[in-house]
Amino acid sequence: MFSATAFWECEAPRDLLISNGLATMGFALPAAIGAALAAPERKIIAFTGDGGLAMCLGELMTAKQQASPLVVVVFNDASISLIDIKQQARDLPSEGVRWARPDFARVAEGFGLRAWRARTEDEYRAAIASALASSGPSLVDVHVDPSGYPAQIRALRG
Ligand SMILES: Cc1ncc(C[n+]2csc(CCOP(=O)(O)OP(=O)(O)O)c2C)c(N)n1
Repeated sequence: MFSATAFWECEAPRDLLISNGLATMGFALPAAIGAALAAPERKIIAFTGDGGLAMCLGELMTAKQQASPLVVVVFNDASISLIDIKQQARDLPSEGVRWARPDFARVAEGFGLRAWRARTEDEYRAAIASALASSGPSLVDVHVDPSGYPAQIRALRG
């Protein structure tokens, strides 16, 4: 959330929806479906962590039923990184924050969405372009290495 929203360039009000303050997980996909209902002529992108998406996976079915013109981009780092980073900062053992990387592209296909996997920046660019060019909801499963997050958070939050 921090990385995606800090660098997103807005041109008009409501170009960016974010759960500010509480920053609740599971917000991006339902918010994107709502945004698509409110402005069906716009293409919507939902940026989400894998933990956040896992909390509201069933909404992929809603997006399919609504034929929402949205792209779900899941930054799949196989962990709830923010908590992982806090554990590491306090020298605590890693506990309950990492898992085997889910195949969200396959999950999305199971719900009837089109889906792509991206493991490099070039694959990511190509997948986003294909997803934006397709109609209805789609998903890009981006495999992310979370090792750069602590430095990124220090830079953004001080
Ligand atoms: C509903 C909810 N539960 C718990 C939290 C506390 N929390 C903040 S970030 C985070 C981890 C998010 O994991 P993920 O969505 O995979 O994103 P990542 O940090 O890995 O980029 C948690 C548990 C929250 N913000 N919202």
